[in-house]
Amino acid sequence: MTDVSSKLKGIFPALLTPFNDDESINTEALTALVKRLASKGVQGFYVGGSTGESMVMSNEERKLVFKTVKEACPDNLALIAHVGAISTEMAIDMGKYAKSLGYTAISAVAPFYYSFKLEEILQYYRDIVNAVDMPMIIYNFPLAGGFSLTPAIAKELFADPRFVGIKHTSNDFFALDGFRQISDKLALFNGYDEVMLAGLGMGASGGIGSTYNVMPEKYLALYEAFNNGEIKKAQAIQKEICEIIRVMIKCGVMQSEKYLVSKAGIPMGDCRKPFSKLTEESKKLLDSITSLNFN
Ligand code: MN9
Repeated sequence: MTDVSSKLKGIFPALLTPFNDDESINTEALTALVKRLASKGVQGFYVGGSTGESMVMSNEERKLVFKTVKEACPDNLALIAHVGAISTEMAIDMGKYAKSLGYTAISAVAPFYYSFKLEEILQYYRDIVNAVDMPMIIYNFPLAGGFSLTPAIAKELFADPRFVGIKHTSNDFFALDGFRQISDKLALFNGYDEVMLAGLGMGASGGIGSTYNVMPEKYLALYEAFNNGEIKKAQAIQKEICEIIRVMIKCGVMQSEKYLVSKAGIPMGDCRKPFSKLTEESKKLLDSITSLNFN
């Protein structure tokens, strides 16, 4: 395990990608979003993941996002570039680019669509790490890739010290405990924001989440309360978060996030098709949430 693990903990927003009306990337708004969240005290960013709509973007666009975020982000924050793709070659290409920009680590979802065999998936991760030679955070998202990382498989990969962590977007908390058994130093990020407290309780050392774009203060406060042993306080914050996420899920999570961030004065635009637009009814529901801070 390299020293980099110590930088890879805490609250990492999974950055949204703002689009202009013509669906091109709004780099100005992206810069403003990074600066706003950095000023709130987050420890780093997860760039170009599911929340960033990377799977409906070209590789060139994904690189533009990496570059824009790197330029906007204060140097003391950690940056994780999500380079996952169905093709190993494409993931390597994006990884090399992130490395050239000075990113802290890379991350990748398992290759999907073709139901790859376990050996093929392990080889994909090893090929990326060998070619890019950077710390790797495995993006464990069984619902998206059909592949579930288990502690036994993780142990095999983590024999190589360049594998430094996991973004665990799954409600299997026993697995999280199993990952923690591998090493105290692993950067284990909780992936579903609505169960952040459960993830921390089972060994996560931080969280990567989409709703952090909207309410970073709540996650910073939850994380601090947990680390101070103030469990009742952490529970109360988690409950407040869940109330809000329930509304977002009803309306469309990323669409809701973009709408709510726009209320803070950063124009986020719509999500790319085939994501639908928010209905007027959904906007009203989102407008009725009173516990958000748009300053
Ligand atoms: O990055 C996000 N996961 C996905 C993590 O987008 C798949 C989460 O933040 C969820 O959007 C959130 C709402 O379910 O927990």
